[in-house]
Amino acid sequence: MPLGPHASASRQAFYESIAPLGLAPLWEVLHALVPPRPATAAQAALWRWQDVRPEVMRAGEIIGAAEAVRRVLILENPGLPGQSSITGTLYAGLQLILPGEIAPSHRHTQSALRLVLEGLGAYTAVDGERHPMTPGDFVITPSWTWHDHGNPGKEPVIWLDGLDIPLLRMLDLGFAENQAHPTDRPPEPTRPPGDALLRYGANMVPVADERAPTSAPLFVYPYARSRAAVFALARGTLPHPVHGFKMQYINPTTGGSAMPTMATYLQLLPKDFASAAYRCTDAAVFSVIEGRGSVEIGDEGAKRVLEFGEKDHFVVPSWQRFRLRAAAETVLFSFSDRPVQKALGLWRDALE
Ligand code: GTQ
Repeated sequence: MPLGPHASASRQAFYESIAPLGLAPLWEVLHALVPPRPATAAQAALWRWQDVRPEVMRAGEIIGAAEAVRRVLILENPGLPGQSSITGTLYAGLQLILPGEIAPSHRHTQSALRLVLEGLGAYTAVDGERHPMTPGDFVITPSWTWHDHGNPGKEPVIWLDGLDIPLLRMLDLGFAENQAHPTDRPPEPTRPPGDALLRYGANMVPVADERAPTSAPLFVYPYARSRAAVFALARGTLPHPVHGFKMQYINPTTGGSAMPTMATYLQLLPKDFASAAYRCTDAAVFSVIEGRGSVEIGDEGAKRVLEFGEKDHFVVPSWQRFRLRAAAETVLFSFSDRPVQKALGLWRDALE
């Protein structure tokens, strides 16, 4: 075991003698186990669209969607190599589906979100309904719902996947099932397109339906609607000094986050907006839908400035001070594990 702060030769010999008994000295690791503030291994990082898009397209040349099951390039945090994680608890990736392809049906305990980045003509089917995907649309696949993706259109379609994979791995409760008889044909839809949005997207819920589902029964949040909402919020009001004009996508049956493990947000920053410095315990992944600007992340002495443009992705690690600046009118999508932290009474933030 590596030398800790209290190690000496005789103590080291003691540690080695107790190791076979499954025993270890707390006092050598206590400072790391209960740190004075979050000591995340995750780093601030940026993935530029101009760098990653060609690689995503190359992935489309080397493997088919059916063989890959999900043809995705993972956005892996440079501080968490080999862990398929963008933060300690979250996974992110860029998924490509080419015209004519299907990504077969499966379900898993991990919740997933999609944010469509590019291309028209693909769908995600959730719970028997095919949701057409338009750039900017936010689509969810709640835990344990069957889902497949297809592209009957003419263009490659790329979207951001966000999942709670590392969180569920930590809890040791990853379960998955593949479609019992995978075929070249995706399962037939059992509900018409637009059904969930019509049922649950009108500020109404069926009276006879007693469920308050833990994930939104609404599976798609079309960009045209969400964009109009943040622009309406901005009309005639001053931006919040930290958030600009920021709204959360909610589960209309509970008023809480769209999924229990991940909160998702859409944020408008007016041109030349510069946010106040802020930190919070939930690390966040950002996807730049429109505009450009920069984010300064980290404390004095360890600051990094990342310049972002459309379809770039960046991550702000837990409890790192950050400021957003918009060089043009900017719309950001973001997600984090905040609902988990809040449910446990652990979430903190600070203006500093
Ligand atoms: O679309 O179901 O990026 O299961 C990673 C795991 C996407 C998906 C990912 C998944 C999916």
